[in-house]
Amino acid sequence: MTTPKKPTSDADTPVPEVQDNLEDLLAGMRRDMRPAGATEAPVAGQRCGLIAIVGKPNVGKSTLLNALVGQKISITSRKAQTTRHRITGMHTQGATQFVFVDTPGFQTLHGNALNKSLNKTVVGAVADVDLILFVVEAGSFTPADARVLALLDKKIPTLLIANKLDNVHRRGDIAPWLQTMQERHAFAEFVPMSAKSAKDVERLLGICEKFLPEQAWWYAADELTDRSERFMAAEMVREKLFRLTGDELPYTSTVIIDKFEEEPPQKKGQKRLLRIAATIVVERDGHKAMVIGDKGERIKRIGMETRVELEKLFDCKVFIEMWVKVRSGWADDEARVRSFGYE
Ligand SMILES: Nc1nc2c(ncn2[C@@H]2O[C@H](COP(=O)(O)OP(=O)(O)OP(=O)(O)O)[C@@H](O)[C@H]2O)c(=O)[nH]1
Ligand SMILES: [Mg+2]
Repeated sequence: MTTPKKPTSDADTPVPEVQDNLEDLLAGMRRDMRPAGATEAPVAGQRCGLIAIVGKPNVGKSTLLNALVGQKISITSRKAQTTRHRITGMHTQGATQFVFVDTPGFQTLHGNALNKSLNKTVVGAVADVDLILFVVEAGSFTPADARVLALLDKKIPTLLIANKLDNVHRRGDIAPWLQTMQERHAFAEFVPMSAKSAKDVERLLGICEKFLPEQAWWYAADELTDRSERFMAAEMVREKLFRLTGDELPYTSTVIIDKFEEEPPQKKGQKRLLRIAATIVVERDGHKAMVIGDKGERIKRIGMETRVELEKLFDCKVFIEMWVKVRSGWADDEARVRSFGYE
């Protein structure tokens, strides 16, 4: 790919005087920054490629993955550090198979064993992909964003995803901000959007498509993720845990699946049954009490919401038992971090 050129300010391509018309500004940038590999000619045969979604914690990477895949496969919450694993989600449309990889938010605050493992996952995921979606909150660029950007291989085409545009009330501020972003990295395109807008997500798919090489699909057209049902079950428990406990529960809690058994339908027309036992691991007795809640109310609700979500996701019946265990210091202990399924 050739290095995209910055828009010039010579007589042929004047810089618009009023920079608050976002669409005009983007059209101008796009004209000058089209990567050499991209083609507009129709091509026969299949396209398929790997697209990594990266950014600092909480910018909306997993929300975006789910929207691009069209199904919730990666858990989301308003807490930072929700995603802990590399999660692949596929979307096949027309002749193209998009293989998206969601990653944990890159950690810059604490250097414990868990965070080192999360960062290793991010670095591994951005090597050797066809396209990178670098996600930031529209209008903002902090040192934590800069640290993620510095990890990216300049040879891999990268889109700037300026997410949560719906939170920006002064749209006029976005155009000058995009121009400052253009100086930070040779982005292949700028995509101001909201992961919660179906129209924006559809438009992003169209932009991603042209960066994918012509090659045979890697997965069946109806496959949505490469993760197992057992993994998804643990993730859903963790999501409900994060969503139903306030900020007082630190991010260092995790979930282990102790039992995952499947029973076929008893009669024709019935659904299969999954029997799941899950343990929530926390760091302190105080946290355990918080997870259990008054008269066990909170843990009951975590179990109930997980069951509803899994029944929908897997189209089956689910029985789930939940336990809480205290393992202090697990997030600092490399061996234990590994034993809990982190890389
Ligand atoms: N308003 C608004 N909120 C969004 C948008 N995208 C995501 N969010 C919210 O931002 C929060 C974080 O979303 P996630 O998708 O979990 O963020 P993430 O980047 O995957 O976070 P980590 O996995 O912790 O790194 C959630 O509360 C989402 O609902 C958006 O386009 N607009
Ligand atoms: Mg996430």
